[in-house]
Amino acid sequence: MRIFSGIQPTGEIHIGNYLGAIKQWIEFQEGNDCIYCIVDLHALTSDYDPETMRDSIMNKAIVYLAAGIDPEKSTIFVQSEVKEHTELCWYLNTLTPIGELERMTQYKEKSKRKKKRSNAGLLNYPILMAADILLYDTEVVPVGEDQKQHIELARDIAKRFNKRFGETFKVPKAQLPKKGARIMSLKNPKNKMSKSGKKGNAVSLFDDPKTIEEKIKSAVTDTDNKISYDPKDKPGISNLLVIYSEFKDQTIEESEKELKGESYKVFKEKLTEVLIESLDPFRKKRRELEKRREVYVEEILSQGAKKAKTLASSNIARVKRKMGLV
Ligand code: AQP
Repeated sequence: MRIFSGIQPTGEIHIGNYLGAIKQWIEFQEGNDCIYCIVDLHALTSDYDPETMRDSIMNKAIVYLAAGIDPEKSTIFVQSEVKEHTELCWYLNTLTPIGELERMTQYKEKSKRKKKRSNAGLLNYPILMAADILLYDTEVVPVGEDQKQHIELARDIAKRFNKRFGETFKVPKAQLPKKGARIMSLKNPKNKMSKSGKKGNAVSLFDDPKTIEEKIKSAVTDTDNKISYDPKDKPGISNLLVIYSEFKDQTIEESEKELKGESYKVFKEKLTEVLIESLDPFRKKRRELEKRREVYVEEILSQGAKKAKTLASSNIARVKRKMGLV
């Protein structure tokens, strides 16, 4: 199967990004044709610093590799290095009603936060995402729950294009993880864990042990000191249980059984231990890769862009023919 997914270069990758997206990416590497993109063009829709952008892109490539993406098995590249993404985005713009974009939850939330600084790129964000996916004849897109609506839109756009111009695009499917599809904020478990959220809302994939300990210690729970999974009435503890179960590779029921009768204090200590142990290899691998940044990582991105470009340009040629441009 052809798999495609991406993450923005800006912001620190957190365990929500890992459990929602990257962990699935690693699993898909066995026996599938995987393309993983650093979506820098999407990042331009938020406030960013041009001075540090290129550095963030390189850092994200290192994150992919440190987290377990194998360049021998998967294609890793930077979105802006393959111009066909923006070209296809334009074609798809002409097929997408504005109302469909205005209904997107992420657009509504982000434009409300930005108020007057909202921009057209933020509105068109899901069309660029559809272009990313459709450009590679993608069958499966592993993402967290927050991106499900955008994949639905990409499906609708693909079907609309095929209906208007004849069979062209594969209609992709979203693949959500069973448990970690929506990891919640440690500070306010009613909101999702997010890169741009309140300080301490997220555990970064590369946090040192002391930082992990502090963040888990101050994670919001409740007052009844009973460890059970009940996202509606006990959102804080339920979120911690999901994280614990995912990193221990066991079911939530198994975690509940294991932790029965324990206090929240003990549970948090155990969770801290599991996180420190699980994230330690990522930190080590990242440190190693930092030293090979200039040659090794640059080369992986350059090879990845070449491969992606070959696929993208042949698909764009087909799209242009179908649309009557050539
Ligand atoms: N809390 C989450 N739980 C599970 N999955 C999540 N993802 C994001 N947050 C969670 C998934 O991670 C991938 C990365 O997407 P992105 O780089 O586009 O980042 P994002 O969605 O913008 O991530 P954030 O942290 O939520 O950033 P801000 O604060 O900028 O909105 C996607 O597959 C996403 O589903």
